[in-house]
Amino acid sequence: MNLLEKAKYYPISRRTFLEMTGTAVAGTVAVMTFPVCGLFRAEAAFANGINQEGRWVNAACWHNCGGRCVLKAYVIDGVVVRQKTDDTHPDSPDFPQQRACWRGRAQRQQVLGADRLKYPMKRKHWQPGGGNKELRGRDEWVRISWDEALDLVADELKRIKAAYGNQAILGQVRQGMERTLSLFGGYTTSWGSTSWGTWVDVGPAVMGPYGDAYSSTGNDRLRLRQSKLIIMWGANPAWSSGGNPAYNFLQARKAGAKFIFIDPFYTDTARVLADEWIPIRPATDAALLLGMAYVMITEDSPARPLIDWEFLNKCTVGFDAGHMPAGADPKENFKDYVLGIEDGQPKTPAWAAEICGVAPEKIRRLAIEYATTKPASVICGGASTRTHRAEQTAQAFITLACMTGNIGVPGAGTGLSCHNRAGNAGPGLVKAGDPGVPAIKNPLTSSINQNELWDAVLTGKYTAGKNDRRDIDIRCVYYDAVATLNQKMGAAKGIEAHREKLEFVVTQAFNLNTQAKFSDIVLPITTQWEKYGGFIGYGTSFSSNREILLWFSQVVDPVFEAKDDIWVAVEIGKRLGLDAKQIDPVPLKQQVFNQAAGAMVIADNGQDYEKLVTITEEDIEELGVTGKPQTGRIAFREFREKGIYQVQRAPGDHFGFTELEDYRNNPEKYPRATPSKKIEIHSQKLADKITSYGWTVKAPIAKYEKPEEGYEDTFQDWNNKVKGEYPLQLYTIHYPRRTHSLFDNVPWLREAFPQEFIMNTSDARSLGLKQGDIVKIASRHGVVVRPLYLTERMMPGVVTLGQGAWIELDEENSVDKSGNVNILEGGIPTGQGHMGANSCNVKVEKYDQELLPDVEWPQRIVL
Ligand SMILES: Nc1nc2c(c(=O)[nH]1)N[C@H]1C(S)=C(S)[C@@H](COP(=O)(O)OP(=O)(O)OC[C@H]3O[C@@H](n4cnc5c(=O)[nH]c(N)nc54)[C@H](O)[C@@H]3O)O[C@H]1N2
Ligand SMILES: Nc1nc2c(c(=O)[nH]1)N[C@H]1C(S)=C(S)[C@@H](COP(=O)(O)OP(=O)(O)OC[C@H]3O[C@@H](n4cnc5c(=O)[nH]c(N)nc54)[C@H](O)[C@@H]3O)O[C@H]1N2
Ligand code: SF4
Ligand SMILES: [Mo]
Repeated sequence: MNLLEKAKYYPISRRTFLEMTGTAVAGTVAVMTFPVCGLFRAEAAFANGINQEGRWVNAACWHNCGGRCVLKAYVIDGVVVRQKTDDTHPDSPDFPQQRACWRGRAQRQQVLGADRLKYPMKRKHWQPGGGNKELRGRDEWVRISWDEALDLVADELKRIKAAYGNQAILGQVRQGMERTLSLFGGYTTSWGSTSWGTWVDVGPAVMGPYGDAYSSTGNDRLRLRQSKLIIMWGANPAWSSGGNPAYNFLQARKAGAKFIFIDPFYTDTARVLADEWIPIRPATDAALLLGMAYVMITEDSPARPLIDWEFLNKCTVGFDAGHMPAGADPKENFKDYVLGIEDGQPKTPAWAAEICGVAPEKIRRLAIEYATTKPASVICGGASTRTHRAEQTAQAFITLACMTGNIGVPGAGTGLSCHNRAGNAGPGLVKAGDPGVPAIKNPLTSSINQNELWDAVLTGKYTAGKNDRRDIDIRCVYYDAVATLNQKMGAAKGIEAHREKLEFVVTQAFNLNTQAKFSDIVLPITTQWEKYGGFIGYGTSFSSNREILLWFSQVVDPVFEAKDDIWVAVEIGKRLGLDAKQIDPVPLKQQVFNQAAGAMVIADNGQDYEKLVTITEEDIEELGVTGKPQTGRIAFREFREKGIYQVQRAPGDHFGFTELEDYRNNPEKYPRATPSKKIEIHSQKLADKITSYGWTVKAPIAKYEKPEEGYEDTFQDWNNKVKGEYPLQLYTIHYPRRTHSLFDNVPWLREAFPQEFIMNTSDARSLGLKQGDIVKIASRHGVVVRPLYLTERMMPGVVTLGQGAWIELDEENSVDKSGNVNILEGGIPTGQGHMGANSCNVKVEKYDQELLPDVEWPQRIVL
C-alpha cells in the first residue's frame, strides 16, 4: 500500500490525529479514518459516539475571487466537522445573505486536506548554487528541520547577494518576505495588469481617474435595477463572481431590464438571465463596437436619434473634427476613422462581421437597440480586454457609451463590472481600519513585465520602456502567495527557466502547488483558518462587495509544523542580520484590534462615515492590546461573534451610486482630470503612455488593430481564407473548480468540475472527435491533454479551458496533463504589458493515451 492509500484508509485514533495536527490534548480516544476524498474525516467519528458540544467559528474564505462570503465552521474539540454559510439574518433581495459558493463550502478539504504540507523540505538533488537543476519539478523530497531550512535559505540569499547583487533575487512575495528582502537591500519585481486587462490604463486616461479606479464604472446594485437594457459583454458572474452578484443581476431582470449576452460561450449566467445571446469571436470586440458606431453615425436622424449630441458636445472631445482637443490633428477624429475617410476602409457592419463573426444585420440591430433603449448598461468582465492589443477595446466601449449618452445616468454605464464589484459599483459603505503596520520600501526599482519574465531570466534582457532594453541576471526566485509559474503566460518557458538557469527557488505554501513543486526548499505555511483572525472587506487586502465587513477568527490550531508567513520572514531576517522588530512591528492581535477600532460605516445621509465598533475597557483588557474605548454601532464582541456587519439597503436610500453622475450634470463644476477636463475620445496622453511602454504604437482614438494570436492569425492566408496550422481560437475562462490555482487539489471540486476542454460539436465532428475523447491541444508555445466536452453552447471555431490547473507534466510524452492554459499561452508583451490571455491559437487532435479523471489522480502527499 502506498502512502496515499495508507492515508486514505488507515484508522487513526483521535489522539494521533490531534498530535499530527499539533493540537494534542488529553481526552477520549475515538476512531477516525481518512476518507477516500482525502479529508481528515471527523464527522463519522463524532456522530458515532462522542456527543460533544462544539461551536461555530467565523472562518475565512480569503481567496481572490468575486465573492468573499460568510463561512462558518463547526469545531468540536479542535476538529472541524461541519461548515455552513450566512444565516445571520433572513434573506431578501434588498438585504441578501452573503452565501458561500461550492468552493467555500469545500474549504475544509483544502485547509484540512490529506495533502497539507507537514514539514520543511529540501529537494534531494539541490546543492547551494542549484545542484541538479533539471530535476526541478520531478525530484524527491527530503524532510529537514525548521532550523536547517531557515539557515539554508538565509545562507543562499547571502551567497546570491554577494555574487550577483540584490537584483538577482526575483521576489514574488507579499506575505512578509517583501519586508525582509527590502531590508536586505531589495529585490527585482514583476509588473503588469492581469485581472482588469487594459481598463487599468485606458479608463483613467480617457475618463480621468474615477471612483473605484479599476473595478467599476456603473451603478450600485439597486440603481442597476433602473436599467432598461443590460448588455453582459464578456461577463459570467455565475462562475466568476461567486457570492451574490448573479442574484443581484436577477433582481435587475425582475425589475424589467432586458439582458443581451455578447460572449463566445452561452454561459451559466446567460442560462438564467439572457433574453438574447450574441456569440462573438474572442479578441474581436473592438471590431463589433466600431461596426455599431458606423450604424449610429450613418443612421442617426432627428426622427430617430442614435447619437446623444448634447452629451458629446458638453462632456467629450475627439468625436468629430469640430470637437478636437487642443493641439490634435483634426483628421484624427473618431467619426472620420469609422467612416473610413482617413484610411479608405469604412468600418461597416459587413467589415466588422468578417472579423467578429456577428452577422451584419445583427450588428445593426444591436447598435440601434443600444442607442435607443435608455438607460442602458454595458457590464464587462475583464475578459474582452484581457487580449493582446486590447487598449482599443476598452476605449471603444467608452466611446460608444458617450455616443449613446449612457454615462452618468442612473441605470446607465459602461465598463468593468466584475469580481467583487460585479453589478455593484461605488465606494465601500463599511470599511476596516488600518492595521497600523508601516510599509517598507523596496530600494530596488528593477521590475520585469509579466509577459517577459521567463524570457528575461533565460536571456538576461528585459524591456524597461521604449528603446530601453536592460540587462538583468536573475538567479533566485522567492515565492509566497503568488503563483507566478502557474498563473502567468509562458509557463513552458518558465519551466525551462527553472530547469536551466535558476540557482535557488524557495516557496512558502500550504500544499505542494506548482511553485512549490518546482522549488528547492519548501516551507509549510498556515492558512487563515490557523491564524488569530482578521477582516475581509474594503480597507483590507481582501476586498469584498461594498456593503459588508467580515470578521473571521481562528478555526483550528496550526497543522503539523506549519508556521505563519510572517514568522518565517522574521526568522530569515534574523539570520540575515536584520531587525526583527522592523519586519513584524505589530502583533497580529493588535493589527486586528486596530482594524476593528478604525472601522468606519456610512452615515444615513450617505456622505459621512462614523465609527463602526463600540469598544470597552474590558474588551481591551481581554485582548491585552493597546487602545482606547470608543462608541460605534456594534459592540466589539457582538461583531466578532456574528462575523459580519452588513449595511442595510433599501430602494431610495442614500447609498445609491452612479459613476460620473456629478460630471454629467455639471461638467464645469466637476471637471475630469484629463488635459481637456472632459472625457477624451481622442486621448493623446493615452497614446503616448501606451507607446512609451515600448511594444506597441497606439493611436489616440479607438481603432481596430489585429491582435497577436487572434482570429486573423488562425489563417495562413487571410485574404483567401486559408486556415493555418493553429486554426482554433482558445480563450481561458475563470472556472468554477478553482479560484485561480487555489482549490485545484480539492477532491470534491475535482469531481464536480473535471477541467474539460470545451468545444463546439461541429468542430469536433470535422476533426473526427467525439464526446469524452482525450484530446491533445497544441499551440505555438506548448501542449496539454484533456477530456473533450462538446456543446452547442460554444461558438464554432472557438474553444476554452479553465485557467488555473496545477501543472502536471507527463515528462515522457512532453505534455501537461492538467490542462494548464499558461503552458499553451506564450508571454507576448503588447500595449501596456497586460495579460493577453484570451488571444491564443491552437490545434486539436485525438490523444493516443489514457488519461484518468483528475479526481482519481494521487493527491500530492509528500512525507
Ligand atoms: N471561479 C472563479 N471565479 C473568479 C476567479 C477564479 O479564478 N475562479 N478569479 C477572479 C478574478 S481575480 C478575476 S480578475 C475575475 C475575472 O472575471 P472575468 O474576466 O469576468 O471572467 P472570465 O471568465 O475570464 O470571462 C468572463 C466571460 O467573458 C467571456 N469571454 C472571454 N473572452 C472574451 C472576449 O474576447 N470577448 C467577449 N465578448 N467575451 C469573452 C468568457 O466566455 C466568459 O463568459 O474573476 C474572479 N472570479
Ligand atoms: N491564462 C490565464 N492566466 C491567468 C488568468 C487567465 O484568465 N488566463 N487570470 C489571471 C488573473 S485575473 C489573476 S488575478 C492571476 C492570479 O494569479 P495569482 O495571484 O498568482 O494566483 P493564485 O492562484 O490566486 O495564487 C495564490 C497562491 O498563493 C497561495 N496562498 C494563498 N494564501 C497564502 C498564504 O497566506 N501564504 C502563502 N505562502 N501562500 C498562500 C496559494 O496556494 C496560491 O498558490 O492569474 C492570472 N492568470
Ligand atoms: S465566492 Fe469566493 S469567497 Fe465566496 S465562498 Fe466562493 S470561493 Fe469563497
Ligand atoms: Mo484577477
